Amino acid sequence: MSDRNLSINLDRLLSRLQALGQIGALEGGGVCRLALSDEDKQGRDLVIRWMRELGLSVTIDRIGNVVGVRPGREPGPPVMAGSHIDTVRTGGLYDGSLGVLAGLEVIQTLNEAEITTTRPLAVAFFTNEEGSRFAPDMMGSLVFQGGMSVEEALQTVGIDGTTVEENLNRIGYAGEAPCGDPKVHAYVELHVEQGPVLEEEGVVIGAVEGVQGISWTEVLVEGVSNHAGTTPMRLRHDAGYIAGATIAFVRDLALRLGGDQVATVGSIEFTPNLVNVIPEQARFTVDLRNTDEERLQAAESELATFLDNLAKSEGVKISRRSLARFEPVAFDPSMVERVERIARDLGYSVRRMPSGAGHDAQILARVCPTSMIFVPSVGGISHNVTEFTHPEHIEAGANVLLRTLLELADAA
Ligand code: HGY
Ligand code: MN
Ligand code: MN
Repeated sequence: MSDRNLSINLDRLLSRLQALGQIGALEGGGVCRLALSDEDKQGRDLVIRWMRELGLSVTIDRIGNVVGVRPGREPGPPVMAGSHIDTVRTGGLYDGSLGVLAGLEVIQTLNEAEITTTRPLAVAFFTNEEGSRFAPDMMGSLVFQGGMSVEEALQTVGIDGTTVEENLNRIGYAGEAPCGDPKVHAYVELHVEQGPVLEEEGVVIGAVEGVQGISWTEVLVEGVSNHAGTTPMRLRHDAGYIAGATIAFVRDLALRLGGDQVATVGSIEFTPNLVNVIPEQARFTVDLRNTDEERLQAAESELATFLDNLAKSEGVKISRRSLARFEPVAFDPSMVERVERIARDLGYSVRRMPSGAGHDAQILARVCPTSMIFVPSVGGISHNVTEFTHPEHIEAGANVLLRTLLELADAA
């Protein structure tokens, strides 16, 4: 069959998404497969089973990245589709999983059509893309690309006090393959937009031009615990107040800077966390993002000044630790143009756009021509158990992925 009439099997892709979504399924909907958890292991086992059933040769590297390769007529670096299968604690069916399972669907479609591409094809999932258990995010692809040593990644301590190494060993995914193999000819990631743009504009495909900058900071405030009833306000060194003031500050900062600036305090914990004790300690995270590196740096330094001033005025100690820092990334323009052209050729509406979320693609872009294909998120919702993308949009995205991979794998 000529590859001109090829299209993916939507029902098969949807049933794989549902099957993977059963692993770590939450009461009432949604998924929790935190990186290197037992649920992540079960998800890995299932996807690897599918890879092997499709005839892919599977390697697992030292940080647990998994790559399945389908030989081409000629040897050499593969054209890779990939993403991640770990999720946040209140994840959905599509974030990450769609890119991996659509890649497998492309493989199965080519197998059935008995089409062999010139270049090899690969489907990958990278370890710990989310970063919410072990920072930074995109950890697996960062080690794959060489931006982080495997030793440093293995020693990373998570929010539960255990290390990446302990968990990789526990779930049996401390692989033997060296990180960074195979070298990649080009990388394409299908992903749900996780934002409101495509749906608001009634557009089906996003040709992603790049990913915005990300700055994650952990703030530790050390004050003085004291009696909530007997301590006059003038004598307090209240770590809880610092946390609350900072949450309000970063929100105002983002609104004041405007543009693409966003700011989130997503996790916070008080010690001793009791109704009648002035918090001795507050530990919280600040997530700042912007498409413009200079503005992101301006936001970071305003936050630092704000905290330094508060430490003085409130008589507390404030320490900051960077958990992740990525500059904005622009994808190879010819790769963006390819997604846009293929979407149009297939009759889908398409628009160029940046990504607000971080993705493995922003790391792979350092070592090979890279692009992303977005499909709409209903209500712009993600990192939420109600995350949903319409089947026809999943089909559109997977067909654009199929064509894009075919073109890259057969192009001169
Ligand atoms: O945080 C992010 O943008 C991604 O989901 N890891
Ligand atoms: Mn994702
Ligand atoms: Mn995510």
